[in-house]
Amino acid sequence: MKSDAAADRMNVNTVIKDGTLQTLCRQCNMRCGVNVHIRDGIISDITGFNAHPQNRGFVCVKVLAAIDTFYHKDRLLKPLKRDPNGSFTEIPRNQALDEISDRILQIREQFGARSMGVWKGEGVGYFQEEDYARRFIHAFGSPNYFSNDSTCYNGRYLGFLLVNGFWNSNPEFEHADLIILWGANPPVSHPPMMSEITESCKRGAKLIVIDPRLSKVAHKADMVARPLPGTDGALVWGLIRYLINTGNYDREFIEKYASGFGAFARYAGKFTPEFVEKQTGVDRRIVGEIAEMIIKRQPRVIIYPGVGLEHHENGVNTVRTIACLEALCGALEIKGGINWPEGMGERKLSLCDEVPLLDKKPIGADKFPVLYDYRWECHTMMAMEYMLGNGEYPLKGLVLTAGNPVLTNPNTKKVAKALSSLDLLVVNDLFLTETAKLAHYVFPAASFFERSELHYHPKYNMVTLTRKIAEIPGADDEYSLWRDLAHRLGFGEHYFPWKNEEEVNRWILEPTGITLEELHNHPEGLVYKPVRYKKYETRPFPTSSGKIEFSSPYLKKLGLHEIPEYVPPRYISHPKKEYPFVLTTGARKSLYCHTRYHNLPRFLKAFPVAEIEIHPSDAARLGIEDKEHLRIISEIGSVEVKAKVVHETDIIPGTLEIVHGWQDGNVNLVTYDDLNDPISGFPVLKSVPVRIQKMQVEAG
Ligand SMILES: Nc1nc2c(c(=O)[nH]1)N[C@H]1C(S)=C(S)[C@@H](COP(=O)(O)OP(=O)(O)OC[C@H]3O[C@@H](n4cnc5c(=O)[nH]c(N)nc54)[C@H](O)[C@@H]3O)O[C@H]1N2
Ligand SMILES: Nc1nc2c(c(=O)[nH]1)N[C@H]1C(S)=C(S)[C@@H](COP(=O)(O)OP(=O)(O)OC[C@H]3O[C@@H](n4cnc5c(=O)[nH]c(N)nc54)[C@H](O)[C@@H]3O)O[C@H]1N2
Ligand code: SF4
Ligand SMILES: [Mo]
Repeated sequence: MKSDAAADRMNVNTVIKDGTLQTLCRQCNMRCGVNVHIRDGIISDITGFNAHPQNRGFVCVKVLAAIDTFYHKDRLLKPLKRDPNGSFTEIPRNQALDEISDRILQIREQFGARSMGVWKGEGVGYFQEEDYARRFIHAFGSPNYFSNDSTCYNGRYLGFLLVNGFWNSNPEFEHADLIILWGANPPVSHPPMMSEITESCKRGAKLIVIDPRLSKVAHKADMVARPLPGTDGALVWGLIRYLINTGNYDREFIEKYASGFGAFARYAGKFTPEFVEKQTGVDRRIVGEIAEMIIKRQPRVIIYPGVGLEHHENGVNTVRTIACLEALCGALEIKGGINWPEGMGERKLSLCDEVPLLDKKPIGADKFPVLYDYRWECHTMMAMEYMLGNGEYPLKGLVLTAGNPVLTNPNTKKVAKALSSLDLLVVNDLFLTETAKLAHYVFPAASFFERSELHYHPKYNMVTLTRKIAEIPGADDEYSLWRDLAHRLGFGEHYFPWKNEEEVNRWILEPTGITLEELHNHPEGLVYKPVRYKKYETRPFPTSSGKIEFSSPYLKKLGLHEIPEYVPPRYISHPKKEYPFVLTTGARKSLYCHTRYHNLPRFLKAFPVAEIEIHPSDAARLGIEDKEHLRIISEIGSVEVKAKVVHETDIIPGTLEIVHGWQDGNVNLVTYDDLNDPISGFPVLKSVPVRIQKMQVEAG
């Protein structure tokens, strides 16, 4: 795909002047293999790299954004310091680093090390760039590592981890007989994954989609169920009851490898077809048909949970029930099921085991202990309270890279107030974002074209090296930032001794026997171990009991539900007349990635403003026209957006949807930060009770 970005503004040094280099696209976590074409020292085009198994030559429209972003006229190229009057001036990098280090040391002296934190956003994904940030803050003596994963992925990961000890987010769709996409929309969010699913369907696999919106993928499905937002747990339990009552589950597997099944099966009895239909709004016949499809096609059943399930107060338990259903099908660690990925024995950058710092009271660990216990993550919404002086100790300083929480964390007004109250906020980004505007110092970040890092593809037990394609003087890679701060703070020699990324990569790889040179010569990746199935036959499941846990003694000890009980969402159990609609948020759009790419003219032309999807019957009842401006009001705040009256099968009546990431039309002005899943601490982003105001007159 060719880009039309202006390439002449910057002093770009591409590593070759003409030719093609292979690397991974890092615009999202699919990490597709790509060819980067360079002409006369300019990155001119990106195409799919056929030999990479992840995408087999496919690329999505977002690769265009990679080039447009790289050469963008607003890209930061110099460090900035905010003046007392709020404007920014350029500052030499070393001076900025010296001043920041002084401020950090002052904070440590006055309040203790734990009053400093770091924050990693989705702009660098996870793995190596995340581990630098984690390493930095633990080496400094604070446990306070925050990330976008307080609202992403961890809810699902914990759901599976608590049942069977692992989750592989890239299951073997190609060998499955039944695929259930549950609260996920891969044609938009993970296009290469969708092409795999489509091929599997061509081979004969069946596809079921469970989503309150008729998303793009639902058009391809053999069956669709549209539950009320946040009621999915009841639907899973309904399927579980059906399988247990008809005796259609892998009894031998469960008897041998699971614990807690008796109490679990008794609890399932509650989910009669009448109860499930009443809770979810899904016709009981559809529930029965889905159950029959599962029975006919087990064990090769893959249930893929998306972010649609996480953003609820009951999210982790919904995912736990899905993990239990997979186990009942006997779908664990088999070809065409979900498989436990194996590591390659590399060195770890993260210091969580070496310097756990539990005694320092990580932020959020008292309220959401599971998140810290299993993920070593602090909770971003609790972080705001600590910044505002409402915590056990103050959070005074933050170094934030690759995130834009002013737009992406719930309750925007609180986020902005909290970040503004810090003694020190440092932001590392490609652009002067809404979050960066609140910072005392802003660093110009390097994009993924300017970094080299190791990647693991758990589905294939494979490792790949991304290679540096170019350098832009002024923009430094993530490692350099953490290294240079660490050296100024006195722990660089011990914890960040490597000169550059290449030395880090060698250190990580050393015990594996795989060399950087080999990886360089194999841009399609190297398989470090053949994929194996049924590993549980020779070693226990990686849970505390070594078995699949239908009931969790660990959660019981914490005073949480031992069985993944279903608790209805609040808008159903405690409805409020003033908020008659339920708002889901964040259903991905092909062109944007959260807050990213809204500054790219060609994308903006195609999709210029934030919209609210509304059912035609609701629109007609309230006299709302397509494209009309509306104000959406929740208990937290309000947001103005344009109406998009969708087709009657596209969304269920009474439900609305707005995607997040827009500066004008920022839906996180209305989302809750303090209604949380008790296990993950995730906020309620997908069942927010709201009312609609036609800009002048209230409608309801
Ligand atoms: N209401 C609502 N809110 C949500 C969600 C939702 O569904 N609904 N979804 C949540 C989810 S799942 C997620 S993951 C979060 C995402 O939340 P964030 O991580 O805050 O979102 P991004 O827009 O991905 O932020 C990426 C930032 O990194 C910068 N960036 C891009 N590339 C690089 C790089 O190479 N280096 C550096 N240093 N910076 C870079 C970009 O310019 C951008 O400012 O949003 C969450 N927020
Ligand atoms: N183009 C693009 N791609 C992306 C991203 C992006 O911002 N843009 N973000 C990336 C990131 S960080 C993430 S986490 C992934 C997310 O990837 P996915 O998990 O596939 O997320 P979505 O594409 O938003 O699909 C979620 C679906 O859940 C539905 N849903 C909402 N509430 C409920 C509910 O209560 N129950 C059920 N059953 N369904 C519900 C929504 O209608 C939506 O269709 O996408 C990644 N890929
Ligand atoms: S799906 Fe698109 S954005 Fe994501 S890695 Fe692949 S090409 Fe890049
Ligand atoms: Mo995410």
